[in-house]
Amino acid sequence: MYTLTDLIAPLGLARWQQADCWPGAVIDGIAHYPSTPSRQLQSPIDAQDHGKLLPASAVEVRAAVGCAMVAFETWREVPAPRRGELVRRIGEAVRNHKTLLAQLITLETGKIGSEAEGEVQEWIDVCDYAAGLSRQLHGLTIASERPQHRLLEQWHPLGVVGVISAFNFPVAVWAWNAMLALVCGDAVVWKPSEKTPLSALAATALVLDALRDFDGAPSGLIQLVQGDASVGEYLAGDRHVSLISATGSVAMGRAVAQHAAARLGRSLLELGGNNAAIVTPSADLELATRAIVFSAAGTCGQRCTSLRRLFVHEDIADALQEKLITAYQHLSIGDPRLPATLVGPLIDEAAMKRMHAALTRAEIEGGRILIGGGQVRAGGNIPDGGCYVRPALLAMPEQTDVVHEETFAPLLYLMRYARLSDAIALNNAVSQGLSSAIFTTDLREAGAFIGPAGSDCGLANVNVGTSGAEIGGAFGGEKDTGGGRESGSDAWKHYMRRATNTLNDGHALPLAQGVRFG
Ligand code: UN1
Repeated sequence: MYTLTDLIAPLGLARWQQADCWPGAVIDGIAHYPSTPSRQLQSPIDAQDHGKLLPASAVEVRAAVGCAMVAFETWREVPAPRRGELVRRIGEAVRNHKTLLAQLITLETGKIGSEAEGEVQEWIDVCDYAAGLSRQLHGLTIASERPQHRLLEQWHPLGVVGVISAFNFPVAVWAWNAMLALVCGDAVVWKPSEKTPLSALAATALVLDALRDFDGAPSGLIQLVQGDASVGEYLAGDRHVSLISATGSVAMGRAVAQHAAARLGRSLLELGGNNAAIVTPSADLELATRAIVFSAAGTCGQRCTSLRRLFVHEDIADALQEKLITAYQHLSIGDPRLPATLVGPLIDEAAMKRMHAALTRAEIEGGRILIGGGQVRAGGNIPDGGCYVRPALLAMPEQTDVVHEETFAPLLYLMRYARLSDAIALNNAVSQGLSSAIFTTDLREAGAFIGPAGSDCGLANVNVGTSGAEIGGAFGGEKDTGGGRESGSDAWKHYMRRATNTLNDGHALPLAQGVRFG
C-alpha cells in the first residue's frame, strides 16, 4: 500500500520539503516558509503523519498578488491560442502523472482511487476544453444606428484571479478556474483548503514545470498561498484581485463576498448544496437505485453535489426503500487505497461529530434510521486512526429543520409524496439551489421538472444522479449556492472583461439618439 513517501519524488514535491515542513506559499516559483505557527498534517485514512504546513500570512498574500499582477501584464499580450498551447501542455503533464496525483488526492481526502482518478480526469478534460476555447473567445458585432459606424464587442484579459477551493475536490475545482483563467490571459493566485495542501503543491509543481519549458510564459502566472480562512479573506479583500472565485461552505462564501463587495470587486461563488432527487411511479428503479447510492454514499457524502434528500412517490416507496437498504448493506467501507472499497473515511473527527449530531436531531424530529449511521471500528479493511462511518438512510415524516441543512456526510433523508407538484415544491423549499434530479420515464413529468416552474437549481437532471457533472456544462447553483457558474458553456466570460467599441469610419459626427449639439 502506497504512502506519502512514495509520491514525494515522482510528483516533484521533494524540492519543497524542508525536514518535515511544507511551504505555505509558492510565489513566482519560489517556496516561502513563513514563521507562523505550523499546522500538523495527517491523512484521514489512518492519521499517518504528513508533516507540517507553515501557513502564509498577509505579507505572502500581498506579495503573491503583486507578482501575479506583473505576470499578467506580459501574459495578456500573448495571443490566446498560444496561451491555449500552454494549457494543452499542462494537460499532457497531468495525463502523465494521473495515477500518482490521484494517489496523493486519496491520501489527503480519503476518496477512493477511481474517484480520485476521476477528479484528475476533470483537470485533464478542462485543459482540453480550455485549449480549444483559446481559439473561440469570441465577441459580437452589433448594428449601429449611425451611418458608417460599427459596434464591436471584444473580450480582453481581466487581471489577477483569486481562487479559493475546498478539501473535497483539491485540484479539479481550482483547475476549472485556473485553466480557463490562463487561456483568458489572466494570472492566478490560489488558496486551497488547509486540509489538502500537498495536492495543491503537487498541482503547482506540475504547472510550474510546464511554465519553465514554455517560451514567453512568466513564472508568476500561478501563485500559491496556503492557510486558514484569514488567507482567503486577505485575498478577497485585495483590490488588485479582479475576480475572486470561491468554492466551499455558504458561511465562507458570505465572508468572501462581503470582503470583495466592500471594494466593489467581482466574486464568483459555488457554495453549499442540499441536493434532492424525485422518484416517480414510472421510474426505472434499478437505474434510480444505482444513481441514488452513488450520489448519496459516493465520496462518503462529501461532494457539494451529494444527494441528501429523496422524495419518493408513495406507490413505489416501499419497493425503492427495500432496494436501497439492500444496496447499502453491500457498500464496502474501508481503506480507500483498496480496490474493492466504495466508501472511504470522512475528512476528520469534526465531520463525524456533525454527522452524528444530525442523526440525533433527525430522530428527535421524527425520523427513523433505516440503515447505517454508526462509526465503523478499526480492524480488517478499516485502518486505525480514520473516521469511518456507515452511510445512513433515514425515513423522515416530512422536510424538518435538519433536512433543510447541508450536513457534509453520507446522510440521505427519504420522504414520501403523493403529487409531483408537491415534490417539486419541496425540492425548491430549501435555501440552497445546486443540484437536483428526477427519475421518471414519463416525458411530461421530466418536462415539468426541468421547465421554468420546475427545479430551481443550477443543475436539474433526468435519470442521472445529482453528483458527477461533466465539465462541458456550466457548473453552479442559485440562492445560497451563490449564483456563480464555473467550468464549461460560457463560464469563461467571468474571467475576461468586455469592451464595447464604437468605430466611426466616416467624415461626419452624427450623435446617437439624434442629439444635436452646436
Ligand atoms: C464539488 O463538490 O465541489 O459534479 C464539485 C460533481 C463534480 C464536481 C463536484 N464534477 O460532483
